[in-house]
Amino acid sequence: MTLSSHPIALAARERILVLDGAQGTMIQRLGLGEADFRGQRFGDWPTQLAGCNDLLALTRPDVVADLHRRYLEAGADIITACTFSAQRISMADYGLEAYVAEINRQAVAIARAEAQRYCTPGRQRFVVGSVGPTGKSCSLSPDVADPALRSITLDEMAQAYEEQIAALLGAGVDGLLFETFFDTLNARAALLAATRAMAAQGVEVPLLFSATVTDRAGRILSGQTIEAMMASLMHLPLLSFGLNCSFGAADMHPTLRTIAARSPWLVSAYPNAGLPDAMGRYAQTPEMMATEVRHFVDEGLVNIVGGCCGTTDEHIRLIARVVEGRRPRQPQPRPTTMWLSGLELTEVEGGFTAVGERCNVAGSRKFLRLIKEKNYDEALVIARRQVEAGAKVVDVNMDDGLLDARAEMRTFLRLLAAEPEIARVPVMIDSSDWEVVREGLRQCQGKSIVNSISLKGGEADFLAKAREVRQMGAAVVVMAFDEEGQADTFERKIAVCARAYRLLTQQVGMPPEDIIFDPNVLSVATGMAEHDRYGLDFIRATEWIHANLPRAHVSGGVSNLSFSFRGHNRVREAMHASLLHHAGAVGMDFGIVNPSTAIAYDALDPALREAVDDVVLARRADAAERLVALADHIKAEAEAAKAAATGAKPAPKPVAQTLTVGERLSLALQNGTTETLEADLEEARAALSSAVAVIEGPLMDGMNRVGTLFGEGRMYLPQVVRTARTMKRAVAILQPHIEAERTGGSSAGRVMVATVKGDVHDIGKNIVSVVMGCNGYEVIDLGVMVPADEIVRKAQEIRPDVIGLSGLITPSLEEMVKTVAALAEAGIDVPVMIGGATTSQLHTALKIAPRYQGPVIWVKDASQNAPLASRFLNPTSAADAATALRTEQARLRDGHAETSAPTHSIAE
Ligand code: THG
Repeated sequence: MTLSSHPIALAARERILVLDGAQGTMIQRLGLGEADFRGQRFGDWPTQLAGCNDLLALTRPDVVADLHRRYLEAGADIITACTFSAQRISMADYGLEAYVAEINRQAVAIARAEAQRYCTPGRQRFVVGSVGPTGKSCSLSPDVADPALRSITLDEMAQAYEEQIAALLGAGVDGLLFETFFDTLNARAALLAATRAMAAQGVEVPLLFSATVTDRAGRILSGQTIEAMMASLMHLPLLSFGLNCSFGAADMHPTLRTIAARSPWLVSAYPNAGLPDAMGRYAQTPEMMATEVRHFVDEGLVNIVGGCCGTTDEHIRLIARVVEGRRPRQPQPRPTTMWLSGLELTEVEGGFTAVGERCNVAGSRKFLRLIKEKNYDEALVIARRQVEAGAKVVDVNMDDGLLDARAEMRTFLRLLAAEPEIARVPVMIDSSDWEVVREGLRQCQGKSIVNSISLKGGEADFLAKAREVRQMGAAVVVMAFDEEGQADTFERKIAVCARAYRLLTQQVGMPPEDIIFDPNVLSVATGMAEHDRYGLDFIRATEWIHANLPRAHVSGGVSNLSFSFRGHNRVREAMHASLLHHAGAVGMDFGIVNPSTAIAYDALDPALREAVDDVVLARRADAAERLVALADHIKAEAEAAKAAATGAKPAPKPVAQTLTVGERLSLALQNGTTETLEADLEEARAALSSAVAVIEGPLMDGMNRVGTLFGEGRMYLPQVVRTARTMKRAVAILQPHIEAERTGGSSAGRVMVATVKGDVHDIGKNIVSVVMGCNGYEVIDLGVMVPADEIVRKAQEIRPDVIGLSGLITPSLEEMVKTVAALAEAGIDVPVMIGGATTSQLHTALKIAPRYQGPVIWVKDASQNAPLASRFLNPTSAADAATALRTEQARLRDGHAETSAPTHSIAE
């Protein structure tokens, strides 16, 4: 039986169904005493039990049965088992946790027996189990002074619900009524529990969901608007969604309209009998309330009506009369636009959605520092500024090897939730560690975006993660990676995205509007010709996805594009504007960007616009070089203008004639020029009396200078690569002399490089290979996603002089630790170089170096590999270099232990 043919669903198609009325206030009116709640069985129970209504199923079943009978008699189609608080979180107030299952079973049995007596061949009566919200909140802090505190977690709550729901299902309920929910995380817990319990028992029953709003603007207590809450539950096949409790019917009316206008589910409404007066008496007579419910029906808003606090069987009788023979509401079609939510609904329908990139420890030095210092107030300011600047989603990334990323994700998202101006918008949970993504999802009551999943770990892993995303009601970014690695050509990008689309829509049941493809924004103008088409291929892939994968979205990490121009923000922003303009025109509708620096394409200076378009669209072979020249020109002009403003004279350019030969060589490297190279090298070789000395002296000085300038953002990657080519040329010129001088081997050394397992990024590694190759090293590249055992095997086979491990994402750090440990295990001790975006000096010292007997050298950027390798391989400097490295790393470890270790006395 499918849910749409369930008897409740069938009955609801025919007519407006009547739900029963209040139990709590009816029980109150009966004036039961402590003795009634205790009965025989709980005669000597240590705590007071009066008020524990659900316990009456065990101690006064006659009272409970009588209530059901009254409502059935009055015309209720659906009666609710008295189990509103029958889970262990609420029962703990009375010490009755051990009775949860029994109470639920008994309550259902009582309701079922009564309902059975009123069933006729023409009319069924249904029993639903009541599942209340508990008195705790997963989204709100119990302590105003500590907004990151929670009295309960999603998992704990889901576990408690699963016990209750398993008992309800076991007792044979016709449906589950989740009622009075004021916090969408609580709702998520309850609905997850229902999904699990139903799967465990192999049954499926209709789920009826009812929220309670706290103000007339239609917000629930945890701050979400009702539409935001609907977005969070949109992945569920609910039978109905609606409102109960709150105020009286009149005050509920506007919010009910909002729901009815958009709900793909049936709509339910069971208000209170008006508002209680000072004595707790409800104001509305059955006639008054029935009149208001008639308005609901007249407007065609409802499919299920009933009563909440203060209602009696008389109220239900009149409501049943009002709805008799009336046409039920027709459900709206399920939205085909993407719905996201924070505290408010974000409906993505055309236009561009800017995702703020700055709350990313890997993408902002400032944010990283603030998180490390636990200065969350300032970190939240970064989030707020982005929203103010127009970010419609906030990306949060805590992937740093030295942070407890899971804890930081949890803390930061909880703190965000307490800032209404920020929490208004949905979050994008950005991590390459799945545990961190999960932790993020557990904190969000809104409908978030998971960033990201991919096929890099194969189909089974992809499908499992996608199902989890779906179960948590989130949307998802799919990166164009597969088992082969990062898709970097147009053909690969579209093939991977098409495959992912098919899997997600056909096997996971993911609506395509919840999928955001990221066809990889990779850095252009790196100085390597293989990267020239990265911008264009991204744009072409965007166009293809937009045209061929209906309703899916396209996004990209825009700032990745311009990494080569670090330090030159004007050029970087212009490149971003160009990509957004061209990709936006063909379907890119999301982008991870810095919203406060976004510049309009049309506002770009024409010369700059042409130069960046040339690069982004790969319009000419020398596009990168021309952009570098223009960037230098812009910078020089800005400096001149600044100097003019301050009255200072710009520093004179060095004139080649006045320089020493060493300085000339160094300058040639810096500028990437080769015209005077041959003559200068000859002169230097004569002066230093050895070719190797030229390399290790002036040329290395030049390389170091380049490294420093690059590090300071005063040189760009294409220039560094040009430098490497000059170096290669210089080495080639010197090569015959080196051969002649050399007594042994022919290469500077053998370097084995690999991107570690789990990581598909290889651009950094490839640059290192080029630069090392230029410096006379023999490079053996094992590729990407290389497991530790393979690295060990290859190292044993080819016996490299140095091993380079590369990785861009945080889990790679852990993999590097594993890899060096495996190398150590195999008795290998050659220097290991560690490089890549998330690696660091400190992490290398703290976590990697201690697991290896040889030197483990952190390398800041590609320009440093060659000089470092030579220092650690050259017999005259190797021992000193290793000692200095060990001393420095020990110092870093000690310093870190001092600043971060909690101090406890021995006695403690
Ligand atoms: N796709 C997806 N997610 C992503 C990316 C992507 N998340 C991370 C990243 N790429 C997008 N976010 C950023 C954030 C910052 C920068 C680049 C991409 C950046 N930061 C400056 C820099 O490194 O030069 C830092 C400046 C500073 O420290 O303030 O460029 O592609 N799905």
